[in-house]
Amino acid sequence: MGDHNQPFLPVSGDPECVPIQGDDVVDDSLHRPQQGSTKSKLLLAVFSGIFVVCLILAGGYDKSGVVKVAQLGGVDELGVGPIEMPAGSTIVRPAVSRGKSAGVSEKANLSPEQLLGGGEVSGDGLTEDFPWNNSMLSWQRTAFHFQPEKNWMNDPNGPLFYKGWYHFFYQYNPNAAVWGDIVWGHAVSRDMIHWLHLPLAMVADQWYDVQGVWTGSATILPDGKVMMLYTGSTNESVQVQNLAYPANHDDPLLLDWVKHPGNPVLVPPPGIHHKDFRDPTTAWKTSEGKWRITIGSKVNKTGIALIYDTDDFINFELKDGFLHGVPGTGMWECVDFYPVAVAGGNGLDTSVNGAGVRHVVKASLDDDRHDYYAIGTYDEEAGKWYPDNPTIDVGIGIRYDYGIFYASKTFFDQSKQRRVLWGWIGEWDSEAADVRKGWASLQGMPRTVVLDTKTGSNLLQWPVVESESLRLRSKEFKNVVAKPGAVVPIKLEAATQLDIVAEFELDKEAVERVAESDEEFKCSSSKGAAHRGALGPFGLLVLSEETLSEQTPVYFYVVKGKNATLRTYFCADQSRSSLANDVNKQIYGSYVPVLTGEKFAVRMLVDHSIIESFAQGGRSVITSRVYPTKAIYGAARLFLFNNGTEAGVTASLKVWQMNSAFIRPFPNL
Ligand code: DQQ
Repeated sequence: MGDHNQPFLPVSGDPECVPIQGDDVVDDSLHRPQQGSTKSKLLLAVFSGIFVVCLILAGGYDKSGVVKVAQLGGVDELGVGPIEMPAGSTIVRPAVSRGKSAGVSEKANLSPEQLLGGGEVSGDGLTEDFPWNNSMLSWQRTAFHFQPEKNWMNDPNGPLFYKGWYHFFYQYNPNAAVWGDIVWGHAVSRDMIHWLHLPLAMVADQWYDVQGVWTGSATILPDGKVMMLYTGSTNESVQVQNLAYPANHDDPLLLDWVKHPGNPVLVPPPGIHHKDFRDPTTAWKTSEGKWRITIGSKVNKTGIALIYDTDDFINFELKDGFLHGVPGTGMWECVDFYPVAVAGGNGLDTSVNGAGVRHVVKASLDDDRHDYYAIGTYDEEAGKWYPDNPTIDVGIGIRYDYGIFYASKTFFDQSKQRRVLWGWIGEWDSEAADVRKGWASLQGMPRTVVLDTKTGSNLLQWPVVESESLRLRSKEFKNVVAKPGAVVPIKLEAATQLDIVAEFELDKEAVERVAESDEEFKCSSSKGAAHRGALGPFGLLVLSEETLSEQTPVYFYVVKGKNATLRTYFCADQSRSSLANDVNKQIYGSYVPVLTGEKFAVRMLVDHSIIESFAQGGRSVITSRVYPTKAIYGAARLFLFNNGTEAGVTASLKVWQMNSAFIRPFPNL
């Protein structure tokens, strides 16, 4: 069989012409009963206690920290305004742009086009008809993805490994299941799978962050001290950068944080709008011995990464020009900058530079709510970064994830010498449903990130190895054949918490027989899994109901082009994922390189309303949020399908039932 191994392609051939691909959309909501019964709380406390004793035995916790939780400052008088919708559409979601008016974005900040979804999918948008019940809504709560106990969460903040604990901070609204009143939630873990919630790390109690303690990053200094830089939205909605540090560096839980008395340490420089200056990165060392950070911004429609040097995290020097900028990409949020080893293998500390190292720049594009990265060369002296391939520069080329994944951030895990990526997974149903359910959003499974040494032009993302500790019983299905048009049941005892590893092969003779085609395929504008080509779609129907009335196909689609070259696309189709009509049902995905000798391969983590799918070892990733009404609990099924017309598919799968993670309050604090 022929193969195709071109690198990822640009979204548009012309980077000047607003090249953002409207493939997919972030959107959201759900709901869930808020608190468990007293009895279940008691059980949870007992289990948490046992868990913590184990943790203490495993590593020891020194409870020397003092918890001090300040009061919230008053926030949230952000307006809610109507938007124009096509005739006949009833939108439940408040068509708000609270994020925009506050200078940031959140899930309600979507255009009518985004709300309605793209292409041929559910064109009726989000309507309020579906009678959700508690059982359906409860099912949507995930079992092994990080979530607070209740309310709204968005960006990951300041992840780090400190004195035996992984710390995870996050943008959190302690008062509601919608964006607003943002403070820093905090949790710790020994393995990034089981988590213990801690008191809020930082609240909005100063003039320079009273409108929100927004996103930031941690830097661990050579002496082990932690510097946390974060964006504050001031009493006048100016975005400034602030410094915080642990009150007690001997406390492994880092419970108590001190805000530097001289805050803010940075205000918007001349020429930068006061609402376009946010999300400082982890600092890295220059050869002069200074620390360097970058902060996202924009000038007109050019997204940029400003660059500053500092000796002490208090006094900063703005460097001339930008680390990088890309016309047409708009505001860059949550910029990330880090080295990757050309030889693959371990991850690298953020300060590593020199031979054998490439540098990644990632920006979260406020305009389209997707995370784009590019690989390139860092010129330390000039304070510049250059993409290897300008046609796939930041914001116009490769995305971390072609589904729902935003505001991501990596950190270097010095305990396991790896770089780990966290990303915020929003909701795709109505905000009204969020409110009813009492929670919104989750975090993706943390992913290790390395350079793809086979292509040299993209990263590979993979669930951290600790995710495998959740694997329970497994079942193997070898050489299952799906003829053109076939749907084959994969019989499992349950199908809502799964880890699936699958490989697919197309019938070689059929591939050779198939005529060359000039089809220009795009996941988002095709008819999804219902679109029948010669060589696909083929893949798995996840969270499917027995009669297929609800199904979420995750699949490959292959086009045989000129000179028998094959191009493969990896897609996920939400259009039939739910009988409800108040959820977003887009189809999304991208081209994915499949190299000589490789089979079509996917790993999927299915966890109730989230499906994370990693194709070709993590070369392309799609995260889906789906809200079935029937394919839930024991009624969920898994099927192999082949909707191609010309070639049979042979699949081999291993499927594990996945345990639930312990995600509980830290006991006795
Ligand atoms: N979320 C934060 C901002 C950031 C945005 C506010 C990205 O700091 O730019 O909640 O989702």
